[in-house]
Amino acid sequence: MSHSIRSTNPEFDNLNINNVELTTYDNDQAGVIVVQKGPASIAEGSKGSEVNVTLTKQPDVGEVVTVKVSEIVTGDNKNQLSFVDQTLIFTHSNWNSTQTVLVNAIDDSDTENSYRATVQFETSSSNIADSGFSSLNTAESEINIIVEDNDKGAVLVTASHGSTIVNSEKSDSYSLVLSRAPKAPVTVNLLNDGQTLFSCDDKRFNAEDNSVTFTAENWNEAITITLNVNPDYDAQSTSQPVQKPPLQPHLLTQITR
Ligand SMILES: [Ca+2]
Ligand SMILES: [Ca+2]
Ligand SMILES: [Ca+2]
Repeated sequence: MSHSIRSTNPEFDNLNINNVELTTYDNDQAGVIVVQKGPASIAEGSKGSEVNVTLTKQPDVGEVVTVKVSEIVTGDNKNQLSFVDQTLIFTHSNWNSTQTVLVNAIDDSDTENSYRATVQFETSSSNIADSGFSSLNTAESEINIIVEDNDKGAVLVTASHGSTIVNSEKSDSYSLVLSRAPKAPVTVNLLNDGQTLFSCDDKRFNAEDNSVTFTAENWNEAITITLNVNPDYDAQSTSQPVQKPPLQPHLLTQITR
């Protein structure tokens, strides 16, 4: 879906407006509707991610449609996900009530990179002979969830609603959480180029120096940081923003071309 704008106000006239992508489901055709409530990325041992499932059309009277949820694992890879409510049952009477699957990241002990896992929803019907639900293409309902390792230390950054956009009328937010329990308090410095302001009511946020400190007791509780436009930002300033590099090894082998 696209948009256009005309206005006598030259600031708005002919502005570019983002397109919106819509998915339309045909209620005459058997199908499964999968909606990720989120979060889109989960750490091993964290609280998990919710996925809502309904059907596109009503099964026949007496027909039982089963949706089996599983992770697609290829080659020598191991399962990275586990599911609560892995098998969903839909009937003539409950077909349009949302059922929720909780997806968890298995807490293994391997040190791993961030991994993009794929979840599939296989449908079958008790009316095998004449039900469209028995012959669905599972590729059409697959979803991806990013699994973050908790066997190495990391700060997981998640933008609310998938992006971070602020203007003078609108703030936005993102969250921070650690991937594993730290042995000592961990302080994360929030840096920007002066065009935005950080704010947060959480006691772990220090407004004096824009830092967040996690401890062994609260490392897995995400903290939400709000961003607003800095009304005092001077775009004409000749001074350069100061960026403090994080404390981590900086290796020449990490340079890519
Ligand atoms: Ca893992
Ligand atoms: Ca682990
Ligand atoms: Ca691991």
